[in-house]
Amino acid sequence: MKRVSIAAYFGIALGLMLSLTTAGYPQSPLDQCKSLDEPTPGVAAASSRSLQAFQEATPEALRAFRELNRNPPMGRIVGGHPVAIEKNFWQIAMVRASVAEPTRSQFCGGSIIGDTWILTAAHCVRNAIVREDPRRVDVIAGTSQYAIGGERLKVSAIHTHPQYNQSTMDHDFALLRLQSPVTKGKVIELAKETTSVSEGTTACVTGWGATFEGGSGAIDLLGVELPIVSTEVCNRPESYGGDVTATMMCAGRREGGVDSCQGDSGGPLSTLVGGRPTLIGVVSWGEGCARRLKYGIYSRVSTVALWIASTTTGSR
Ligand code: 4AZ
Repeated sequence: MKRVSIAAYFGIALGLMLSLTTAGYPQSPLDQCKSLDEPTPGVAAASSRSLQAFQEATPEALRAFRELNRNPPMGRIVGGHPVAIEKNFWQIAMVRASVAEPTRSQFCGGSIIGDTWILTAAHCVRNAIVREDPRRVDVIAGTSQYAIGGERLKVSAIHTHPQYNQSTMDHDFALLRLQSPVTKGKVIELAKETTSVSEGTTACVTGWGATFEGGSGAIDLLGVELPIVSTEVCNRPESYGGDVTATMMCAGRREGGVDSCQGDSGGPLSTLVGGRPTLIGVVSWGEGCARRLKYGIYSRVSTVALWIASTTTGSR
């Protein structure tokens, strides 16, 4: 009797540790979402041989385990950490054209999808800042601190998705045509019409947006890994109760704590498709930031593959 219960106890404890390890921290984070923070030797050692360390349950491993699963420090939430621009070379910042160098006033993100094309959110251009006037917005590329360095590009045309609906947020997409090609950046591959991303897939969202709900923006480019959540789960009464449409997708954790936030809008949600970084979502909306059950909502790129192709072809 006693031996059985000890064995069961051990099994439960081991199972719990293993599930916490996989649920709490991905074993192999997306390259673009890797933290630039210096990991402590204990953490680095534990993450490279976590299973072995936990089975052996040395004091060092247990300490590292606690550190891996600690609450994210304030100031760099919403659950995020600094990421390298070199690993996110498609990321751009949208800044107010009315604010001249050396000052840059960032209000949205975006992704380089062609040497003269940026994909962002419709709500980033149909607003009081831009009013869909290309002269009112500039694009910053090639820098992890949007305020410094990189290059500042002018916009020649704005194409808001013709079916964008400001009240439902359906089709929250816009394309920016640049006056000159991006030289400090690279194109990210787009999800195809046929690309499907299954529930639980790890994706990466990046931006200079607020680091907590109601907070101010970040100086350094931040990123965070999020699991994709099915529309069925996201539309449950306790989440969005049916407001998530076919042109949207959800990502985040049930318990909250990790999310995109104000100022990240228009920016990339990416994952690996066939081993290549692929743009699957555009930061769109959500109820607050990082709240429990209130997943972040992203415009679903695969649904507008044809609109993007037809709008951008014939002009790179
Ligand atoms: C915003 O206000 C916003 N949590 C962007 C993303 C999310 C919420 C709000 C998603 O631009």
